[in-house]
Amino acid sequence: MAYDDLREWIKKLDKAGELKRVREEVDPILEMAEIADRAAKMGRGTAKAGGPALLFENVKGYPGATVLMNQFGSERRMKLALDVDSLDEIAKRIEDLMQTKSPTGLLDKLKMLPKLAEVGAFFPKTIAAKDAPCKQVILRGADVDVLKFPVLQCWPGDGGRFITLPCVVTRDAKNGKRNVGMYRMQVYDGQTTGMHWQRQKVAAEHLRDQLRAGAASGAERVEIMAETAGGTVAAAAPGVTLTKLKGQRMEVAVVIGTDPATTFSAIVPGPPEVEEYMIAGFLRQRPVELVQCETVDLQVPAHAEIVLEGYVELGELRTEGPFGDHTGFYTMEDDYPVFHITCITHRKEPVYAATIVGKPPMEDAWMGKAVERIFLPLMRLTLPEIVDVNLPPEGVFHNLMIVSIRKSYAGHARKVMHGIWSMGQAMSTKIVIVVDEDCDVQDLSEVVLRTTNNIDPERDIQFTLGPVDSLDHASRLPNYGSKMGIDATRKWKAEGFTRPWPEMLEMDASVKAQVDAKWKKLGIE
Ligand SMILES: Cc1cc2nc3c(=O)[nH]c(=O)nc-3n(C[C@H](O)[C@H](O)[C@H](O)COP(=O)(O)O)c2cc1C
Ligand SMILES: [Mn+2]
Repeated sequence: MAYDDLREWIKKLDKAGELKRVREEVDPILEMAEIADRAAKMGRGTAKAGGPALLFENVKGYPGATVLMNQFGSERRMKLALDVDSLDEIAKRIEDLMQTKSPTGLLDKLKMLPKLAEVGAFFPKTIAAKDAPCKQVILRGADVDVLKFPVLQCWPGDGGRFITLPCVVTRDAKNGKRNVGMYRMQVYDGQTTGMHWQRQKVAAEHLRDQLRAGAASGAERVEIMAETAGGTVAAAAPGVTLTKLKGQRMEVAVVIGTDPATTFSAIVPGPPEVEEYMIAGFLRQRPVELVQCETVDLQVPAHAEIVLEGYVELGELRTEGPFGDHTGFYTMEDDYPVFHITCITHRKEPVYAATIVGKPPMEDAWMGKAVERIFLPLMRLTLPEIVDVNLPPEGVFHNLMIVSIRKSYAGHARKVMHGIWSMGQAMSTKIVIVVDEDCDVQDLSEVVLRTTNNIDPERDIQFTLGPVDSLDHASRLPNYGSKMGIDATRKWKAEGFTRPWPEMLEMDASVKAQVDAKWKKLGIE
């Protein structure tokens, strides 16, 4: 059954032996990050990889505060968070939903009823403010101070303290749909933070929409978009008159500490048309309960620990970073929008939820694996030939994707690469490796063996140009650069390959059975 809130999730972690309470005094500046890093890397490479979730109960400078870290930091916990025995179960549920056919008779209709009930759980419910625990304490005006929470500094070279597990809520002005995305926030002072939504993310598009709407003509719109591509929405660039936009605001709410499925939904790279609140409802199989914000027209999970309400001003940017990132490198300073906090609401004695990113494997490796599994059926909607996909944590999700395909025609591997480069956030995948269906992409040794054996590099590598991840420090320009696809499938005559292609080694089944029968007697093991 779904968890009501972060507290119920913590209880579950405790009961399952997945939580360590840290009673020793620990500093949120660097020290907590170092402890969480060591916990994340415990048991590395083994079936028990990923240490325990950590509840810091004695936070230096913050008497009475508690901080939860590494809540998603193992395969076991990721499954517990989403209440499944295997992450493929969720993929199966998505597949079942997509295979729903129009009912033809009464029996068919009856069979659909449980499915319809399931769909009913996707839609969020709104509850009254008086019933919303996140409103137990309401702070406005001079009482607004985000530094009353133990915000971490993660790495020594970081530009400051960062809120690392925020669920950022914005609204699409065109259709009213809400988006929830996880974008880190650098704390500048008690009332202002950075808002690190990267250019290709949904909230950045929400803001650009308002900029576009403010342009006087189509030509000015084109110019604003071109001139502002460097910053997320950049302030007035030379020759562009954005002054009339000054003072215009986009409302934003930030939620910290929810039930695990809701927090996880903020990192799911779903289509912009699908609200994360629906995704969370689907994952929890129970509606998310929302409540209206105090000072902005947005709704947030009612059982959240902490809610920050405020706005981003059109045309205002500020330097954000550096930040020790999940690439294992610092992302350098860049201009991003500024979040002004107008109101804070929180539960009594709120639990502050945080994560740290750094050299993989970290907590986000497990979240990424869950995304990989859940997205497979959705990738197959566009590319049905895909058999399996692997995003190894060291490939930091945007650097490397390995896919196996059922190859059916000449050039098929290249078609799949281009398909991936056009699919949502996969647009920024730097390297795509395509192998045949009989290669297990989860087995990296097998992938390296096949890829290096099967390619004639000059012939089988496809280069192209396009948008790249904002965290790519090697691309020729920020956010724009080249990508590479490696066709590691067996080559066909139809592709101009006329030499014979050898079989891979495999012992006869009968000989294997013979040796199996003798193996113990041989005394080798
Ligand atoms: C711990 C963590 C931190 C993240 N930080 C950022 C960030 O600072 N900026 C960003 O654009 N995406 C960040 N992401 C990735 C986004 O959350 C992810 O791309 C998500 O799908 C964006 O939602 P959207 O598609 O609604 O924009 C982070 C993910 C995780 C797990
Ligand atoms: Mn989204």
